[in-house]
Amino acid sequence: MTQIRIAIAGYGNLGRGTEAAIKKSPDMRLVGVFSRRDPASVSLIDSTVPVYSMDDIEQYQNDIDVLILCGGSKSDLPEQGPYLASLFNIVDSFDTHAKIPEYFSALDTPAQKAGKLALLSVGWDPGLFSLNRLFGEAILPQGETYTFWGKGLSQGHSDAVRRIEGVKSGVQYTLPSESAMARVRNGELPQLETREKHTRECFIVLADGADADTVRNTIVTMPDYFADYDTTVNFIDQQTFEAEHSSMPHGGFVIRSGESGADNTSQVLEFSLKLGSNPEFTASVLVAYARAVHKLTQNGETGARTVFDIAPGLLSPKTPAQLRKEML
Ligand code: API
Repeated sequence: MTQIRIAIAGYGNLGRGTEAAIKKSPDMRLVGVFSRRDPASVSLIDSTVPVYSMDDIEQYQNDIDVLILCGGSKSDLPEQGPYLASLFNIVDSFDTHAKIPEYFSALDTPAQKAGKLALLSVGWDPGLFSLNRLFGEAILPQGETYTFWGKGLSQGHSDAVRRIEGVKSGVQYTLPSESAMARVRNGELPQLETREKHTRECFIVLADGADADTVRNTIVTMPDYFADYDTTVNFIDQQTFEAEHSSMPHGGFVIRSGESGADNTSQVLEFSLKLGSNPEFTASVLVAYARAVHKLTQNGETGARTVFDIAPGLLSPKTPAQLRKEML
């Protein structure tokens, strides 16, 4: 079997999770990791895999089938994505929901020009949750869809707070409103504002000399991430941070509450995730979709795609015949 040659761009929590997920996929091989840090300072799970400088990535075009982008959505991906889409077939987890249409176009043009495929916004939300929102709405056109996250650590929001000047370490937890969830499960079909479904809680270690009020204000007013929510910001010391905030659990629910038939029979579709590690799970989704990208590029497909465009059978290492026999 020829293994799919995968590389990783960016080696934080998501990059590390991706390395681990590739190891569990016998049809793939990790050919290298690209980092903006000094390659000598990046330590992988498997020390035999080479680490290269991101500056040299152009030289490796013939060695990589699919490049998995593991940078953050706030500043890394908008900058790296369009450039890397002009050189490689890529998969990323861009998760600023409001900016996805714009980012799609930013990848589509260079990817089409270069004859490459770019799959964006893969993970669990956006990603698996998006698919379940689509299923619910398409199958039960009369009804409401609700998404609840947490309690858990959002990588996107944590990355966004860490980029604020004066923040040394930081995490963000998303908390669902238990009463809102109970009303939805009860079939009440409530109209809920963003603020009524979740609250957000940050734990921040300030850098020396940073001003707490300035940092708090920058967080709670940040558009796309915090402005539409009630956010609590707690300041703690580095030791407490390391002791209490180093695991990264997450999860959530997509619920479609709808009606069918002449008598409007109630039907509830619910998809849920309970994740011990948010980045490791997101990485596992990225890796399965990298397999799909590889298959599609073999058929000559180019341009930008989202999870809505990818047939589920392509995620599996099994052949269509095997899938029909074993899994239908
Ligand atoms: C939240 C969710 C998390 C989605 C998962 C992923 C992440 O507010 O907790 O950033 O961890 N939007 N996109």
